[in-house]
Amino acid sequence: MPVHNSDVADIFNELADLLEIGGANQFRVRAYRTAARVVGDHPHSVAMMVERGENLTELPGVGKDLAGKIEEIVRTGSLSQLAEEERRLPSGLRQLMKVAGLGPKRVYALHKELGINTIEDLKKAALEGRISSLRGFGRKTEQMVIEEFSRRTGGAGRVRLQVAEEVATALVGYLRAIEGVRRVEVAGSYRRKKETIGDLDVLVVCAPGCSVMDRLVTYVDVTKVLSKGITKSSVLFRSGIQVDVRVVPEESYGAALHYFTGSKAHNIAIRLMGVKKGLKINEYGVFRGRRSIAGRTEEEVYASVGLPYIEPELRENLGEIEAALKGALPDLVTLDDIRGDLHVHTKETDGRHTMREMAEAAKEMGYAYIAVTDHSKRLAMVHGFDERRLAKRNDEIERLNEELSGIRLLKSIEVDILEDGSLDLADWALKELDLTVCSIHSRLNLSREKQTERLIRAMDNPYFSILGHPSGRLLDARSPYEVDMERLLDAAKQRGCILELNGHPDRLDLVDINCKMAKDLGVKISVSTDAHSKSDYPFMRFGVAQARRGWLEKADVVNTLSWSGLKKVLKR
Ligand code: DGT
Ligand code: CA
Ligand code: CA
Ligand code: ZN
Repeated sequence: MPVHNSDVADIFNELADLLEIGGANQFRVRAYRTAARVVGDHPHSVAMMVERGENLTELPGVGKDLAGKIEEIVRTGSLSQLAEEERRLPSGLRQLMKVAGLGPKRVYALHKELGINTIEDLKKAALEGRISSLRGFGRKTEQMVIEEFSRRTGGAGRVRLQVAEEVATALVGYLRAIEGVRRVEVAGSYRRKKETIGDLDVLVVCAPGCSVMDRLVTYVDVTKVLSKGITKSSVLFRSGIQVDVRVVPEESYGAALHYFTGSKAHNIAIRLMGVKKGLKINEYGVFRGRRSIAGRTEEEVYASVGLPYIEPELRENLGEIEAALKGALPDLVTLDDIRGDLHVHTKETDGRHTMREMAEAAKEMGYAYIAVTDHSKRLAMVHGFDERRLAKRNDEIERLNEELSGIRLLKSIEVDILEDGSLDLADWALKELDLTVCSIHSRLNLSREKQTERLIRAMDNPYFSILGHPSGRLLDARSPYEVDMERLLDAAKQRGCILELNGHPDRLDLVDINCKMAKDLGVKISVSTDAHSKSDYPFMRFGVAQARRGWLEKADVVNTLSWSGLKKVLKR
C-alpha cells in the first residue's frame, strides 16, 4: 500500500492532537501541525521523494527530526511515537475532540480535573452539571455538549427500533419453535429500547445437541453467514441488520443477559463495583476466586454488588447506579398506565379514518379518551381547519360523545405555531377546546435564539397546552431544529405547559435525555402517537419505551390520568 501525503498528514495531526491533549510544549505541537500541512499540501509524493533519496529537509518547516519521521511513516505505514502516545493517554480522548466546541486543551482539562476519558464519561458529567463547575467552561459549553448528544441518533448503519422489532419478533418466534430451545431473548440496545439499533444480540439457552445454529443459518431472512460456531454465530439479514446469536448455559443465563444487554458503560461500572468487593463479573457469572456465586438471573448479578434490579432502559451509566445505591430508582411508567392518546388525526385532514372510527379503535385499545388533533388552516395542503370549521367540529364531537360510551373525544387541534410565535387560529376558537397541541411545521431553520423565542412566545398564549414533537427531528430524514431546550423547559414550567413525547417511530421526539431534563424540572410530558390511522395507536409502545429511557414515572406523564385528573393539569 503506497503511503499518500494525506496519510502522513493524518498521522502528524493525530500526534499533535494527542501531544496537545497531554499538555505537551506548544512548540512541538505546532511543529507537527505545520509539517502535516506542508506535507498534505505538497504537490509531489513524499513517498516518491524518499524512494528517490531526495532530501526531505528541503520541505519548509521540516528539519532532520521530522524528515526521519516522514521516512519512518513511508517505510512502515505508521509512526512508533504515535503508538507510544496512544499508550500514554486513554484512547477515548481523541473521540472527545470530535464533540462540538471541545479542543485538545479542554479535553485535557476534562481528563485531568474530572477524570473524563470517554464519550460516556463526558455525557454523564454534562448531565450532572459537573462540566460547568470547571474553570473556563461555564453553562454554555455544558449545554452545547448536552445538545450535541441529544442530536446524535447514531448515524449510518443503524436501524430504527421499529425495523429492528419487526426482524427480532419474527426471529425470536422462529428460534423458540426449534426443538430443544428453552429460552430466547434479544439483549443489547434492543432490550434497552434505544431509538436506533446497531445490531441484534440474541441469547439462546438450549438442550445439549440442539440444532439451533444449523437452523439459524437456514432462516429465510438470512442472506449471509458471517460466522458459524457452536456457541456463537453472526448472520446478515435481508434488511441489512446483523444478528449475533449466542448459546449460553442455563446457569450463566442471567450473567450473559446482563453482559450482553449492556450498555458497555453500565457493565464496566458494575464490574468495577464487583472488583471492589473482590468479585469477578463477566458473561459467565459472578466469581469469587474460581467459585461461581451468582449468574442464573440478572437479579442475582445485581444483588452480588448490593444493588436492586435495574430496568434495561436505564442501563446507560447515566446515574442509574447511584440512584440504585440510594434506593432512588424511578418506578418507570408502563404501557398499562396509559389512559389515552392526545395526538390523533382523522380523515378531515391527513388521517385515514373518521373520528368515529378512531374513537372506536381507541376504545378497543382500552383508552378512556383521545384528543382529536387535526391540522390547522396554515397546512392548506391537507385542508387544515379554520375557526368556523373547528366550531362545527366541536358540535360534532359533543354529539358523538353523547352517543359513544366508554370513550371520550376531546375537542382539540394541532395548531401551527407561526413564525412570529403566534398561533394559527384565533383565541376565541381555541378557547372552546379541551386542549391544544401546538407544533412547528414551517421555518424549521431559524437561528437557535429566534426559534427559542418563537416557541416561548407561543407558550405565552393562554390556550397553549402541549408542545407537539418538540424538536422537529425525523429519525432518518431530518435533524432537530436549533433550540435552547433548557430555556424552553423553564418557560414551559413557568407557564404550566406540557411537552409531547411523540412516539411515532420516525420521530421519537423528545429524546431520552431531554425527557429526564423535563422531569427534573417538573415539566409534565404527554406520550402520544401522532396516529394518522387506527393501526398507528400501538406506536404508543415506542413512546413509552422512550419515556422509560428518560426516567419518566407514571406521575410525570399526563395521559396516565383519568379525564378529570387531566382536565386539572390542563388548566393554566
Ligand atoms: P448497538 O448494537 O450499537 O445498538 O449497541 P449495543 O449496546 O447492542 O452494543 P453491541 O451490540 O456492540 O454489544 C452488546 C452488548 O455487549 C453491549 O451493550 C455491552 C456488551 N459489550 C460489548 N462489548 C463490550 C465490552 O468491551 N465490555 C463490556 N463490559 N461489555 C461489552
Ligand atoms: Ca447490539
Ligand atoms: Ca452485537
Ligand atoms: Zn400531528
